[in-house]
Amino acid sequence: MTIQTVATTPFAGQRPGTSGLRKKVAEFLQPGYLENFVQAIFNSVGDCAGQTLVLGGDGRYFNRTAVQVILRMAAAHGYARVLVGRGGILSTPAVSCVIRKHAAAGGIVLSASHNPGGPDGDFGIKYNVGNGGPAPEKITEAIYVATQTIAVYRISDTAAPPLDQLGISQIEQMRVEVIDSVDDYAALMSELFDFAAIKALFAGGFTMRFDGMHAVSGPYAHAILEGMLGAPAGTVINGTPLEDFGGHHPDPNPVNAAELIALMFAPDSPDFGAASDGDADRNMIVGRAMAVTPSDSLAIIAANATVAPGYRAGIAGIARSMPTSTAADRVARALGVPCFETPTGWKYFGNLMDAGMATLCGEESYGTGSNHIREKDGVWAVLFWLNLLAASGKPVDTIVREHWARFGRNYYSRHDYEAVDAHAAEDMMEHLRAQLPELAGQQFDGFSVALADDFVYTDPVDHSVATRQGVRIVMTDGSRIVFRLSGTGTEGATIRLYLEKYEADPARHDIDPQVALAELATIAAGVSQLKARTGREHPTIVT
Ligand code: VG1
Ligand code: CO
Repeated sequence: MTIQTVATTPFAGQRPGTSGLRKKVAEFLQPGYLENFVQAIFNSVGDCAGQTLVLGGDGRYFNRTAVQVILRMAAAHGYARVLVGRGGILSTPAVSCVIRKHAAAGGIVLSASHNPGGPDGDFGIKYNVGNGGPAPEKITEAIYVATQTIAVYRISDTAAPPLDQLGISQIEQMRVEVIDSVDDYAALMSELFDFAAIKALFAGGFTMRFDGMHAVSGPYAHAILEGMLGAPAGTVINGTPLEDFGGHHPDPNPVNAAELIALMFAPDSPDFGAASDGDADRNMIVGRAMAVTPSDSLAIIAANATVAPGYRAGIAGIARSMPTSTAADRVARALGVPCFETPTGWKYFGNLMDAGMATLCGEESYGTGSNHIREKDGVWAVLFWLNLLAASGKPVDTIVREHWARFGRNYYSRHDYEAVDAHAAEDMMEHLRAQLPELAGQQFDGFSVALADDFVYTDPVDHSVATRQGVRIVMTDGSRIVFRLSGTGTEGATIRLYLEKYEADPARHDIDPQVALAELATIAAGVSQLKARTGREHPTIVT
């Protein structure tokens, strides 16, 4: 068997975004497209010889083919061992868990996460480093630079082994270990949470629906909820990963998980509902007739961290992405721990967790996690809530309302304008940036601007600086308007508008968030000239 050196030429635009390289499947299917990017990874991560690599994806269309190609390329680069999930399946949190547990040098995750799949959908690829987390910008930029000068890639001509059976085989010098997709991850979860208490909860008749959205969380939820925790069969719905996610958009929010929301708002709803995204790192938490916002979920988890055995000793700190509401900051203050504000994307949390500065991290985009791994973790968040429900004996809505009564409510909403003309979106951002110097001190309809900037983050650990991370307009009462462009879309630009308003008075905690935030939305529309500049009357999606 021989290692072939294949001549190739660069493809434009192979620059990783918020979370890896995401493109339409058709683009990935071009000969050499995947190979070039993988070669660029191997060129950028240093010496692969003798190392262990973890490999798996969310099961979307092209996952299996890509796994086979990457195995043959890894062998050509001298890896000693690749741990690959059975059937090529590993959730993003499971990859992170397996990298850490088996001291791998890194891992490759095949997923476009919450983006739709199937032949007409999206595909994605991401490199994770030895701490189990997404490669920092220094490495993703090096990968991009390598893609732009690439001339050859190297691949073994040995066929990849079948992926559906656990076991060990060989390509060139490299050992291929097909591992169970769930085992290591499930073992870690059982160390963090009070499985006996959650089991007793289900045994007592507690009812739940977990919507796997036909994506990769299904096998994990089946094994843990229905297997280890004794939840009745049927608790997990849409639990079989499909290459096209059943034609659905595997993004767990009240709009895309409409079926679950309808169930949870019906009179005979289960006690608890949850959903996860394409690669199982996101989560949505739903109680009876109440969807918990991700920002509130992070704050509530932080306030109650010690109910779970893995966090009994308390938390060192919290980190949230800049657009995420400041609800967690209030909890951090009460606990006397720091709260860090980072740019959007999980890669910015890694250093804080490695340095022991943050235990819990979260994003407004349905992402929550902790230092147990270095990715956000959907099933972890669901298990945390189950542990909390079991320990408190209270339903979700009581827990949320009591939290608001104690800390106040941060009304919050995100308005997404998808597939906007990219130039128009950039112009709108420039228009916003141009106004920043004059905005502070201005009055708008009862609000006064305290601070207006384009968010800059200096990492407190390695002092790296990330600029242009979102325009924020912060009012003197703490209300916020944030604008940024998405870094995960594959069509034109997506404008994200984030709105937040704080309300201390419990008598005013029952307002429809869109009503509570209407004045801020009007101010945002005026300052940005979004409608005139993009031609959009309304957001594509409101969450
Ligand atoms: C979005 C979210 C961000 C998240 C990222 C990856 O990025 O806003 O919070 O970290 O997706 O999540 P953007 O740049 O489109 O706003 V996932 O679950 O898609 O890997
Ligand atoms: Co995801």
